[in-house]
Amino acid sequence: RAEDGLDGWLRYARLRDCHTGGQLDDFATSIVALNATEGAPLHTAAHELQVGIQGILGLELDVSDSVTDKDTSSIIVATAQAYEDEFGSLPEAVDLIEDGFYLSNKGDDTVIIGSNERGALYGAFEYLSMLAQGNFDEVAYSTNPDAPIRWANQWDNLWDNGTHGPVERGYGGVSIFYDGVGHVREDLSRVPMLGRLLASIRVNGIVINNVNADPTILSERNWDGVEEIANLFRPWGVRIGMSLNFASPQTFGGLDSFDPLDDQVIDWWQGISDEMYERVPDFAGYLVKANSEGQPGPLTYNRTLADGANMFAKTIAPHGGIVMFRAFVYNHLADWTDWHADRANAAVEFFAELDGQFDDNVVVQIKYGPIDFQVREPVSPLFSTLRETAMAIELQVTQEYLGQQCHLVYLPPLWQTILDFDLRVDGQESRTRDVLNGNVFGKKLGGYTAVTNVGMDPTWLGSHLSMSNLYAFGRLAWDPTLDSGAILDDWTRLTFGLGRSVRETIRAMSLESWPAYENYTGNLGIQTLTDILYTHYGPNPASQDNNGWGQWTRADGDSIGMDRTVRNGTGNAGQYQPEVAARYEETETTPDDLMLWFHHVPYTFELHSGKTVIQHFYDAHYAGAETAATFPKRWETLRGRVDDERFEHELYRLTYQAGHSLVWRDAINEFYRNLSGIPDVHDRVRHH
Ligand code: GCW
Repeated sequence: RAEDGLDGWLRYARLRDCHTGGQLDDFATSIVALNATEGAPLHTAAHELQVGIQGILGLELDVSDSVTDKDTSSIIVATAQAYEDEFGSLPEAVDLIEDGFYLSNKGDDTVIIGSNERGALYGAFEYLSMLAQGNFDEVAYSTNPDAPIRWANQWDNLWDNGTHGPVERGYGGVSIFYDGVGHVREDLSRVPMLGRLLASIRVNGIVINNVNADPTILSERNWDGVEEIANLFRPWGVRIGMSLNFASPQTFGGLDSFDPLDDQVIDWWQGISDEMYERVPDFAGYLVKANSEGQPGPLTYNRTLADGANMFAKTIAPHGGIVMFRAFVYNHLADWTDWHADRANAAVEFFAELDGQFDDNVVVQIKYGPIDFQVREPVSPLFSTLRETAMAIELQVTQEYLGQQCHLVYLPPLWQTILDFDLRVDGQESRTRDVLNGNVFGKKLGGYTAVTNVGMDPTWLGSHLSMSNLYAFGRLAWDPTLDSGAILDDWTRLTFGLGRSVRETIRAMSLESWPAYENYTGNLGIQTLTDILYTHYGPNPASQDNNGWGQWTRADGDSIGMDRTVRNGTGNAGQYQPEVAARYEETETTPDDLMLWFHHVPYTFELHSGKTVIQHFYDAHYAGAETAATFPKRWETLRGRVDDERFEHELYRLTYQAGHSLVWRDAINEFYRNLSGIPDVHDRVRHH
């Protein structure tokens, strides 16, 4: 059923008696949402509890907004303030920070207290997640977010001009927001459904349009639509943000300039911000891609990127908004004949000198690696460079370079190589996640963003299994120390039920999927060897080099890899803190999985594993494709344990993946076999 996809992990399937055993006899008989007002997250929480408990347990609970009969057992959901006003102080609430909640569940007495209404809603979802997983344990705990910014980014285009489709790098159908001919859709019925999914994973903001921003989002007609989108997300505690096009005052507003220091330009933007807050009082903020890949920006006027960011920031500071300013600024027309040129250096080169110049409500939004969402990258060195600037990480749920939802690739293990990485700031332990939560540099405004790119597809992302990445993004943004396997177990129980074989099969396949994908698409840190000129899909190792995009491999007949050393190469290794820089400077201390990211070596270079680079390529591509070949077979074992529609849908995709991994394997192996002239010791790779 299509609803199965739209509900994602919020299906509230009825538990079997063997899972509820005896628990229903003394279950609460009512839900009390203290002082809930229609349309507010607390009201949503009560309704969600009612619907969820009806689905999961088959019990009909009444909802009220005050305690009428103190003798009946209830689930109380409230803000800390409202709870205290009614029942007196609640010591557990003392430690709650914004969006945090306290959940206690003892016998027929359940209390869900949010620091704010959003927190209460999160607590309700947590409780429902427990019930849906057949977990009736008595619990009493508080939980707080690791960071305040937990945002989805949608790259939705207003116009589908055929170049990038309705959602740029989106593989889940057309936009849920725009009609493709310039307007906010009439039918926005998907918006609250998405709000519900996002709230359940504690995502509290969403940017509703592409970073390659079209100024016509500010057209007279679209203002009403934007306001409507915000109204539909509000009951879920999700605030909207908007991407802006830097040149709008000129191209859309009719001014003769878009200079960020020009008074007329500033006034123009102030007018936009004022109107925004009049219509959307809880507007979260702007997202800006400037002077990147042909987008306009302040550099046109010889102003700094900080001048540009601060201009927006000042217009929304009085309203409490923030500016997410992207660090994805680089020259996409770089000179590939220059051995010292390096796109990976760009973010630090542009931003390091601006540290300290950004207003307090500017957050620099940084892609996890120095290049662009590749299958393996080192952490962006910018995270250990900006000491005076708020920062957020940008992840990608949409699998742009990672199989575009046609390949199963469970991403949290990749994300955790970045989040757990110890940047050694001042020689001290300093994990990327501790930069993001403010522990390292003391900047408390920061956090997590992910390019989600859901669409109108009944699965949202194009594949049921890829929804585990969206689910895990929210969970990790709340607590980046969670185990990626445990997150997946929760997701699988919620999505496919409590059967053990379903859970174990999906877990094993998912956890093997990113290493397999890395094996058959691009290993040793060479990046995903996909076509980078047009589709970002399928193998095309030759497309990486000899163009200005800077995703170079420098492969020739004898050797391969980017020399990013300080000694002889682009100097990129030197952008890290000294201990890390020293490690990446030498092949002896560079891990194999980043060897070709940092070093240009002969194909015969011996890795720490004892293999040569070329033989590693051959073997890894065979191993990766072999793993992918097991996926459809393992999924087959779940026939009858997963409903037919979702079973067939995934079987089709996994079968395709198994086949496509062979295409990858042979395309890459034969390419380097021909280029290097070195045969595979196991004699599997053809020579043309
Ligand atoms: O990865 C590249 C994508 C572009 C994208 C850009 C960015 C929205 O290929 O489609 O543009 O990154 O992140 O700005």
